[in-house]
Amino acid sequence: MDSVVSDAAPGVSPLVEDDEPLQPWQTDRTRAPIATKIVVAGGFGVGKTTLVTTVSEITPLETEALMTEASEEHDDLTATPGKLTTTVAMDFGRITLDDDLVLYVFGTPGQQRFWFMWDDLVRGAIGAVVLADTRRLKDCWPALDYFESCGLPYVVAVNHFDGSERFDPEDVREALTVPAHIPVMIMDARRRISVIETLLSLVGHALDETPE
Ligand SMILES: Nc1nc2c(ncn2[C@@H]2O[C@H](COP(=O)(O)OP(=O)(O)O)[C@@H](O)[C@H]2O)c(=O)[nH]1
Ligand SMILES: [Mg+2]
Repeated sequence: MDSVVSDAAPGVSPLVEDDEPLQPWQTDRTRAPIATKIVVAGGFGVGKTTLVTTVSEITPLETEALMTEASEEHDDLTATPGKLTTTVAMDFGRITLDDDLVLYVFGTPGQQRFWFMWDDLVRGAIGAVVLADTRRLKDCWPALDYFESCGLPYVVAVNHFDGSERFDPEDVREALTVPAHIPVMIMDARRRISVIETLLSLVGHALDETPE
């Protein structure tokens, strides 16, 4: 008889998705991972959903909705005319680094009307990635202000969109007045290696900032 339970290897949760590669900590109890939470923030259309989708080992929980004319007043589409969907609540994904460091990545909802969720979202997070689009740098100010004011360590990751002018990280740092000790890097949210570099940089920065 076909049963979900009997198909699973001994000791492996039948809840694990078939196509998901098993991580060492999922089969070996002695490899208890350190689980941490990371928040990804930034303006509308800056690549938050892309980032989570690029690195997640689990099917990201996304809540994209088709944008309708009703959202026109709320979401500025002038810079992203091809964008037809928007993240209604948030993105959620998981990535295992170094075998025993598990990051749970939460994308913030971009729209102003979801600001009330941020205090809940950042609770327990070790840090945040603030995504910046050089064509619309001011869109990430609210996120920068928020993390500065709540003291959550963050790094700034700059996405160069096709056709946009290239900038050095230091130019972006200056334009955003990001303090010298905070990492600012160029990232492509569509490339896994690039996103992992950013996440590692955030983990390192968060460790530096956190008092022992
Ligand atoms: N060139 C380039 N395009 C990107 C990058 N990140 C995202 N995009 C594109 O930008 C669009 C909006 O990204 P999305 O992740 O939905 O933005 P969100 O609103 O922040 O979740 C998508 O069409 C992506 O393919 C990037 O790093 N470089
Ligand atoms: Mg999104």
